[in-house]
Amino acid sequence: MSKEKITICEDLADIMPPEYQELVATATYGKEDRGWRDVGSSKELIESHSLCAGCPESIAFRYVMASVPAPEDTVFVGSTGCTSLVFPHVAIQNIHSLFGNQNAIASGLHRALKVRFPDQQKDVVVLAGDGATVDIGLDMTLQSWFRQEKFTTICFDNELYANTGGQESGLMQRGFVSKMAPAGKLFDKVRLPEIARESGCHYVACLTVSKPNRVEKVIKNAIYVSRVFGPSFVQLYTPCILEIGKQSMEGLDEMKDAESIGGRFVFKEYMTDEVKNFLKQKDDEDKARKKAAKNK
Ligand SMILES: Cc1ncc(C[n+]2csc(CCOP(=O)(O)OP(=O)(O)O)c2C)c(N)n1
Ligand code: SF4
Ligand SMILES: [Mg+2]
Repeated sequence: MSKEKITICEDLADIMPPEYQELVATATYGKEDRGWRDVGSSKELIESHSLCAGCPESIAFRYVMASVPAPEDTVFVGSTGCTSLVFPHVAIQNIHSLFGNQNAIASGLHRALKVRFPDQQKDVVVLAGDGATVDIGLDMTLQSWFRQEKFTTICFDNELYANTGGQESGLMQRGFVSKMAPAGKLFDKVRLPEIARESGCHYVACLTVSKPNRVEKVIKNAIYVSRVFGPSFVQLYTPCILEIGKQSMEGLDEMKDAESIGGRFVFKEYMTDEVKNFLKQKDDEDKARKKAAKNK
C-alpha cells in the first residue's frame, strides 16, 4: 500500500487546488494499519456529505472507507439510493450502476481487472441499499453469489426505500408503516444473511454500525475472504432517522436498541471452517507483525 497513485507530480504541485494538496497530505493510503480511528483526521474519509444530518449511512460510509485494506486498489460499485449521494465525495475509485444492477456490474469489473492486472490484487466492493440489493437487484445479487464471484457485497439496510420517500422493501420489518406504504408490511423481514450463506457466500455478517471496531474487523474479514474463497456479504443496519421519526442525534440509540438481545440486528457472523482457520491465521500474523513493530 502506498501514496504513489495520489501523489502530485512535482511540476504541477503549485497549481493543484489546496483541497487536493491537503487530501494527499492527510491521506491514509500509505498507512499499514489504517482504520476507523483515522476518521476525522483524514480528508479522504469524507469531511462533509450530502445526506440528512446525523444519517447513520454517513458514518457507515466512513467506517467502510477507513477499513478497506487497499484503497488505492479498490473500486466501489454503487447503486441509486441515499448511498449514491455520498459517492461524489469519495476519494476511492467508484462506479455508479443502474439501480439494482450493481452485482452484475461488479462481476464484469472484477473479471476485467483480473485480465488487465493479472499480477495485482484488485478489490471490488459493492455498496448498495436494501431496495437495490434485495428487491430490484435480488436476481443480480444472487446470481453473482451462485457464480462465486470474488467480491464483497455490502448492504446498507435502512429497511425501506429512503431516497424515493419511504416505500416498502423486502428488508422492512413486519407491521412497519412508512409514508409510501401506509397499509403496513404484511410479511417478516427477509432473512438475507441466511440467504447469503445458503447461496454460496463464504463469509457473512449482519450488524449495526454502532461499534466501529467491529465494523472495521468485519469489512476487512469480508474483503480478505473474497480475495481467496469467493463472495462475501455484510449487512449493516443504517436506520433512516428521517423515516422513523428520530432526531439527528438519535441514530446511535436506535442502532443500540436494534442490536440488543431479541433485536433485529443482534450481531451474526457465518463462515465455513476453512474460512475460520484462514482468518485465525491472518489474525495471528497481524498480531506478530504489530508486536515486531512495537519492539523495534
Ligand atoms: C432502474 C431504476 N428503478 C427505480 C429507480 C428509482 N429509485 C431511486 S432510489 C430508489 C430506492 C432506493 O432504495 P434503497 O436501495 O433501499 O436505498 P436507500 O435510498 O434506502 O438508501 C428507487 C426505487 C431508479 N432510480 N432506477
Ligand atoms: S432520507 Fe434517511 S437514509 Fe436518506 S439521508 Fe435522510 S436519514 Fe439518511
Ligand atoms: Mg433502503
